[in-house]
Amino acid sequence: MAVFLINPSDHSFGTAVITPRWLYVLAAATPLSYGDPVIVDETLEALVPSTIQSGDFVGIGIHTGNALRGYEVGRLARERGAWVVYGGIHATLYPEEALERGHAHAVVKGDGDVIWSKVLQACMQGSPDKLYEAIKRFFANAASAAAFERPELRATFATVSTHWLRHTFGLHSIANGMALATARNFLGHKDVATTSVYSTEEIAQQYRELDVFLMESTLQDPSRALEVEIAQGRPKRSNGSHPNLDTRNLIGVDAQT
Ligand code: B12
Repeated sequence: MAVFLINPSDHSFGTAVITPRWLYVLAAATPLSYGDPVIVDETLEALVPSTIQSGDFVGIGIHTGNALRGYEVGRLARERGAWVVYGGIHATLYPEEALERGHAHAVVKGDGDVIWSKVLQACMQGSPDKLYEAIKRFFANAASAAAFERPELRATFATVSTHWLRHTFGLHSIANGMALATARNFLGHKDVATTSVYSTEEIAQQYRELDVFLMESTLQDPSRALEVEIAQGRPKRSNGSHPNLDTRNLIGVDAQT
């Protein structure tokens, strides 16, 4: 029962051209109980199919350029009775293709190292899932670690989703000057009005940060209250007290929109 990690290539040059790093990352993530993985980089030397035995585990990493050879390797391995698992950018983008054309038992989307031992174990038990979403698992793990650190935000972290990456992209790209129309194209929105939510939210966030900053400045140094009011552009009350610091009233933009 051996673990094979295979970088497929139609051409074997006999010298390392671009040996990919995932081979070694996954090798390091392979539990010791499975022994040292057999690394096959077909840009160096073609796979010898007869080295694969029934019950072995064959991990194949594909990008678009070597996917077809990868599927061929998967077919060969499956015919020999091995468990066939795909990963890599192409399998992440098109997992169903690896299942249909690559004869996969399972496909890993995203970072394989965080889930590899579980996939091997499931194959060993004879019941792997078809799809392992490593990115979602990674997010879920990070969220529970964050909730442990910040119990007051537990409810928020419970709603964590990889969809947040889209929001982050939308907020940051627009905040850094990307045109709304360009961001719309990247995000695949039909209407730029949908994309504009991100620009509004970014402004709102900046206001919230400004509020906190101004509040802290006043608390730390009351003599700066006047400075704060000038920055906010609103007058002191007639009794000399300071109004609540709420920039939403000042800047004329509703932070909730
Ligand atoms: C570094 C890099 C290069 C380096 C590679 C150096 C090397 N020795 O490997 C160089 C500059 C040479 C390069 C060249 C090319 N690259 Co490049 N490259 C990258 C980059 C930035 C990082 C890849 C990497 O090493 N990541 C670190 C490793 C550890 O992670 P990983 O490969 O993602 O593997 C993880 C998961 O995918 C998964 N996984 C991977 N395989 C497997 C297998 C199994 C069984 C499992 C379970 C999991 C699994 O687990 C791994 C660990 O977590 C990516 C973009 C990116 N940010 O991912 C583009 C990227 C991979 N490259 C890309 C392209 C197009 C190319 C070129 C074709 C460019 C060109 N026109 O020449 C060439 C192809 C080279 C070749 N023959 O393979 C595209 C691929 C797109 C696609 N659909 O296939 C990417 C995604 C960039 C992009 N967004 O367009 N590249």
